[in-house]
Amino acid sequence: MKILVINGPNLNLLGLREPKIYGSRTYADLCSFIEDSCKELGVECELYQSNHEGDIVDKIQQAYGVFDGLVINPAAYTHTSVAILDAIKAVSIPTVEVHISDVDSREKFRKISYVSYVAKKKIAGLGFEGYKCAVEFLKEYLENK
Ligand code: CA2
Repeated sequence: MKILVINGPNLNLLGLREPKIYGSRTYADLCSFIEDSCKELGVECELYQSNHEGDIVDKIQQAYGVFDGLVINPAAYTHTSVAILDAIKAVSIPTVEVHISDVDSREKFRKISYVSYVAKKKIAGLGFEGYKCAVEFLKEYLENK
């Protein structure tokens, strides 16, 4: 089972600012956490981060026929990107949306999520742990499909 984990804009800066919202661990720490979680769950994973919407769309398109599941934190593109929504719809890969912070208890604009229209599940406010929950969900979903 192969899972692609995509992180969107500015998540490469984790740990550098806004520790009250996103914690003090870095993007490298997040990558290690996801890799360790996947190993523990017996799932193969690839990690990808980009600050560019089109690059994320390209990566999702390239995932077709290669990956069984997608975990995505589209970051700010969550609230704006129909292009990312359409790419996920086009490849039809089971997807879980993850947010480190509790987007629904923050500013009003963060309640809007385009990816939610296609995601099998949305996990928010659990910090890094949310990525592990997403992989667990996908594993269970794919095994019982
Ligand atoms: O809570 C999340 O995971 C978000 O997807 C993070 C995005 C934000 O736009 C979403 O509304 C919720 C922002 C990621 C920016 O990360 C930073 C890292 C270090 C310093 C400042 C921002």
